[in-house]
Amino acid sequence: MAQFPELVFSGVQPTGNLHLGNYLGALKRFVEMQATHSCLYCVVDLHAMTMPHDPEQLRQNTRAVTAAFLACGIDAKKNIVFNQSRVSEHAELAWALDCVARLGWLNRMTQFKEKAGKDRENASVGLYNYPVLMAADILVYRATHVPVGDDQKQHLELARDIAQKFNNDFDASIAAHGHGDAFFPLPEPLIQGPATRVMSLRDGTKKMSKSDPSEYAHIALTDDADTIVQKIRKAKTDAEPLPGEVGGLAGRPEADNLVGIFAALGDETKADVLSRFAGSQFSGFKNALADLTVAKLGPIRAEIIRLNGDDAYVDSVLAEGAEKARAIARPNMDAVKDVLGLIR
Ligand code: AQP
Repeated sequence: MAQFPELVFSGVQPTGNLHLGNYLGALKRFVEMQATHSCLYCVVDLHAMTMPHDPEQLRQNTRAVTAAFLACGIDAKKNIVFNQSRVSEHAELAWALDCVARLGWLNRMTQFKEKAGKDRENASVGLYNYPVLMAADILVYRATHVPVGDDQKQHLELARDIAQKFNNDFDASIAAHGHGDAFFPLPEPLIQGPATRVMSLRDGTKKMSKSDPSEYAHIALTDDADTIVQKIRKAKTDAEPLPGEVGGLAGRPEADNLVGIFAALGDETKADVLSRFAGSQFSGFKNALADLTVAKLGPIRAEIIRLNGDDAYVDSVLAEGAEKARAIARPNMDAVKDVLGLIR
């Protein structure tokens, strides 16, 4: 298979306040990746339309997610930060990939089943089609690496299947147009570290999520120190002290989650954390976790608040990023058209 230059792409939906799960599973990883890679970080506003939405809220959320990107340390000069709808090649490629993806593949997507719930007939076609647009987001740049939380693993596998089928279906045309033996790379998910699936603070078996109705289920990046301390104090735990080894967390989802959060925030492993807290009661551990969380999120919160007051700057970052993104996406989309036999 052809070698593709390494390029990172990832996106976040502007559907509400970002939380600790988004930070540890995605944003913190985005910041780490920029040290070694060229990266595109996208506020995926078209994805946010797959559920009922308020237009003014979407505009504000798009700016808020961009502010969070920047506040976490993403360098918009070195990387490309933009909102998806500005680069129409995402939607254009999504149609082409719709004609490649198979219905049976989409029918297996668990996120659609969860989000559509019991009233599936009433879900938007966009929600069903979400993973194909996500494949287009990545493939329109021929990105090779995608840092995401564990919940996106199945969508990444689908993106690889779509890329592979496109490469197979059009191999003769791909070669005839001088694109070697593969047009798209098979994008690799990067799902690493001790907090790839941060769980709700109220229920260790449920993913921490923006849409959880309980305020105490998640820590928002904009929560102040008192709120963070309160939420961690109230986090559900069990009655046993902390174990000395990672194996001792088995069957203890809440304990496992809090230890994972501690490890990810402090850039260490769960084993490192347990070596210090073996035998501790949760009260002491929670105090240390609250201190660490406040220390890490406090400066991010302050910068988000500052940027939320400067829409003009945030909008200029998005506009500049979109131009840089389009400069990569357009020639790739033109080449897709050539391969598909579309006259341009
Ligand atoms: N709990 C989580 N733990 C680790 N990573 C997570 N991500 C989301 N939740 C967790 C990762 O954050 C990135 C952006 O997520 P998104 O906003 O695009 O999608 P989402 O999964 O829909 O976010 P939510 O919070 O769960 O929203 P709702 O409530 O609307 O469903 C992705 O890389 C994701 O893996």
